[in-house]
Amino acid sequence: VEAGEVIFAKRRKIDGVDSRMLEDALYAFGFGNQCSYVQPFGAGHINETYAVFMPGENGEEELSYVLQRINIHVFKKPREVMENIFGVTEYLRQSIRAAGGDPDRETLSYIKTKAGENYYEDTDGLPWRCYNYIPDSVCYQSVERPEQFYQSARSFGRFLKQLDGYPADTLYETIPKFHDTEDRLKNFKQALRRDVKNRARTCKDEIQFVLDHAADCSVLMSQLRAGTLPLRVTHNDTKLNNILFDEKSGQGICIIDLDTIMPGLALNDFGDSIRFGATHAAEDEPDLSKVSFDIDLFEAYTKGYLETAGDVLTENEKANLAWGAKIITLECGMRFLTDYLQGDTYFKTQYPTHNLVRARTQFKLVQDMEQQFENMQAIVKKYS
Ligand code: ADP
Ligand code: GN1
Ligand code: MG
Repeated sequence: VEAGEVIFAKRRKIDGVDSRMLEDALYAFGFGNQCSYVQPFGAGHINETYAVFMPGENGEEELSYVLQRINIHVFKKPREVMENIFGVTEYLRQSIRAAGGDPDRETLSYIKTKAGENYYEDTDGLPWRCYNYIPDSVCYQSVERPEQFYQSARSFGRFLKQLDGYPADTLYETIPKFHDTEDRLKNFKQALRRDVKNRARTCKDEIQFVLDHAADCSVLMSQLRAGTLPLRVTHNDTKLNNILFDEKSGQGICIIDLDTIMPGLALNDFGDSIRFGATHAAEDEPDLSKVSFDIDLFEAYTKGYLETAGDVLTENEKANLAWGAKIITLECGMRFLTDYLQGDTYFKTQYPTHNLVRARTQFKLVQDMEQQFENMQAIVKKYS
């Protein structure tokens, strides 16, 4: 099904297992009877996301809920994912309320099933969850104006600060070793040795790129072990399309995709936003001449992030922000390449070399960052 296509509508014959499960899920959350139709939604690489339309007041259908089927290949313990999410969103609601904000707009409100559960398990055993759609919000796939990126930095910085007091030991590790870059390198090497799809011969340069950068994988991990970088409650997936903006004011309003909130490094959150947003090319742009790192966007983000999170971060965290950007970009490229070697079992792909194309854009960005590293560090210093 194409994004935007109506795949379930009342009074239409419904076929296919998915739409039946989807309909069951709608009933489980209590709006099966009234629902007008459902469409595939968004551009995430992991979960199945649907927009749920309900009859509105003026007779037009309104996008009212977001329904998602959690990817159990990625999240093996959905119960733990949902416990984390309910705990964190409840905590955020309180801090937002205390600060005079609107919790219904500034954090996601997950809905329990009619049976009072955090999620619904369909008859295939697959987990579905649901949250209220935030009206008048927009989600971007790439930065249109530097101001937007600056706003997203302020939101992610605020998010780190808001969760500063959250009891980290109550969080489940939803994906073990998620940003353990050394472990990611190990997995890459194993995938390369096994080469199950016989694809290694098609990506020799990319493989060499990873091997040449092996030492970088330890730069932050060794500081974490030494205790010079602290573990914090972090989001771990801070792409631009994991934040909603206010349609009218253009301000960042709400952070979404809370599946990977876990103890982690703030540098990875900072870095992952840079990786995805400080460029004008899509993550899967096949023409590498169009892919470059934009230092002005890096500056816009750094300014916003340090304005809101600067007083939480330690001096050593600030000193490593540029490393955070470079290493998470390397790690992400390595993950795409690993998935390519393993036969595309993790990220959603649209064509056989999709993961390879993605890996290439990441490595191009790493190269650009290496060339601009001193400038990046000077910018961090300027706003520290
Ligand atoms: P995934 O883990 O698959 O990335 P997300 O929770 O990020 O799952 O949802 C996937 C995508 O769906 C998001 O990147 C975004 O494009 C879109 N999306 C999800 N919720 C909303 C929302 N409330 N408003 C607009 N877009 C949304
Ligand atoms: C995935 O779920 P999504 O599309 O927001 C991935 C991230 C990667 C990203 C690359 C749980 O993010 O770690 O950085 O793709 N999420 C998971 O675009 O693995
Ligand atoms: Mg997402």
